[in-house]
Amino acid sequence: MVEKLTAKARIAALSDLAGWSEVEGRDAIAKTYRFGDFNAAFGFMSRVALLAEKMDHHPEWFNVYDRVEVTLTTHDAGGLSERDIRMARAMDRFAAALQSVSGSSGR
Ligand code: H2B
Repeated sequence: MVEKLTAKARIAALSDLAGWSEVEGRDAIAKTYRFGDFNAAFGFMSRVALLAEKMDHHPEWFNVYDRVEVTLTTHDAGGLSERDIRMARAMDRFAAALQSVSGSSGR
């Protein structure tokens, strides 16, 4: 069973993540990534998909061309857990690598 983050751990984890915000009305965090084109956006999603399977932890997301909107929460825990924070950090690393290749702003 995955445990929800304590209030203290949650504040510490969020202060460490850039561009992620809390979702209104649910215990989840969200971020919108912008890439140079669809190829880069889908490359990002492919990397995340492989990690998601490995971690058995899957994002909620929405893609239109170069934009990927991501929401992370742990359904089994009914809120934010350490798995979401690990996933968010990995996503930021994948995105940074792809955005530096494509020259996108990353917003
Ligand atoms: N992903 C997310 N985000 N939260 C979960 O609680 C979760 C998951 N649980 N992926 C996993 C799959 C669970 O349903 C399977 C059966 O292990």
